[in-house]
Amino acid sequence: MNIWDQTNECMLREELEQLQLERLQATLNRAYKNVTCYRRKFDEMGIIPEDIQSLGDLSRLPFTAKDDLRLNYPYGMFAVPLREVVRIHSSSGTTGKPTVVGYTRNDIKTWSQLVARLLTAAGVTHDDVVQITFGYGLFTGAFGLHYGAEQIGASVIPMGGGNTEKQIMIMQDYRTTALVGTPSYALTLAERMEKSGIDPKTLTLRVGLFGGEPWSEEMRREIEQRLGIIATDNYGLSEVMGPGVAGECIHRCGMHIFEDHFLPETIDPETGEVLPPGSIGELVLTTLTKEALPVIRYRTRDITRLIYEPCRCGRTMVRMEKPRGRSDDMLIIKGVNVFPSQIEEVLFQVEGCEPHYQLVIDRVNNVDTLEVQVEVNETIFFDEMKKQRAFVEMVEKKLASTLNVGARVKLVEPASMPRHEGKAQRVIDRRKNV
Ligand code: DLL
Repeated sequence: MNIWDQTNECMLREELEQLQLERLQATLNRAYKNVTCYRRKFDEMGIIPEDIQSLGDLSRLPFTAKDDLRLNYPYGMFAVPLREVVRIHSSSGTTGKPTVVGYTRNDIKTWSQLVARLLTAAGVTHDDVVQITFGYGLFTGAFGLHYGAEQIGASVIPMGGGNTEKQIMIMQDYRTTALVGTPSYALTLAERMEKSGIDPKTLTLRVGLFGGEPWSEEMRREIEQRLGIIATDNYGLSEVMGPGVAGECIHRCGMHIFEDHFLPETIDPETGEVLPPGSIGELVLTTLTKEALPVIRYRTRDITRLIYEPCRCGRTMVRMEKPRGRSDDMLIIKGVNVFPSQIEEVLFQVEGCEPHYQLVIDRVNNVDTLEVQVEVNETIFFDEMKKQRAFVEMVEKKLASTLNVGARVKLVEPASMPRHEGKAQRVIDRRKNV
């Protein structure tokens, strides 16, 4: 089986920890010296980089949050002068100011190498034709995957986002073998093909590399079945690098975190306490090699579990489970913590429900309400009220037993929900406007 960087991806843990410590110390020194925000935080806690003598000392360091980047907008967190920065990206910034991230020439090289690792882990080689459906622009997704795919020598089609008809035409004519994008867009493509009478199985497509948003195992099965491909997951975030932080190997049992470049921890999101290995908690990442924008103990807000058991692929790098949602996307409904992914799992198990849904949360007379609007296919009889009611009740019951809180289900006509070209927006929380 192919491993892009055997020496580093299969390193003995002892060696890896030594390398991590050396790189950590160098990162802390650079950050302390060059970034006012870090110097101030360290000084406030009475810590200097030399105090960190082991990986265990990491927990003594302050966290970094998205707000630190926002407060230092646009370039205040950069550890190098702008003339050494060769690329600038930014996160979507749906709330408040976007966060701006920069890369030196070396950072771009590292980034390409790490994405090459995840593409190779998913089985992509120089023989593949890779179609990138992420939007090219400030979002890190397209450029990140693009450079990595070129690095391994694949033929890259830089399609960009949207334009679904054309995506399908190109896929057929250019004989695309690997599809890169969000998992929700993969389903949009599948649906459009089915509508146009194109059997996806007649295409040359064989593998999909999806990421950028949460998706469930049920959604993976649906994509694999409808597109006739193997679907793999990869994870990353702009502040830490973009894609290329972690990726699944063909065993698809968690995403290998490239630990020689990122040091992972899981913490209790409430208290900030570091949790024992193997616990479910918020992922915190420290970059070990980034030059332009080193981040120390960055709170990702993603809830996951780290798996340290060896993987059959031979890589020694720890794996992270599919994030179960974000600690800040976590909905609290009548005091109960609910992750949208739990709802998705239930809906995907119900025959007749389509993978298109939206959650509307409101507060009526001081009581939280959750409405799950879900598209159904033609097999659900809208003209037979009794059958429809029974169906709704069945879904509501399933949801209630999984979520421990009641949800109202509203069925909507086939093809009436918005389709997504980039990341899916599935939650409408009206309580925020109250
Ligand atoms: O989404 C980077 C990326 C692009 C990763 C393409 C993979 C592929 P941001 O826009 O900063 O960066 O969003 C980062 O998206 O904190 C997670 O909440 C979520 N996310 C990213 N990948 C996954 C995934 C890019 N595979 C935020 N599973 C992260 C679940 C994911 N959530």
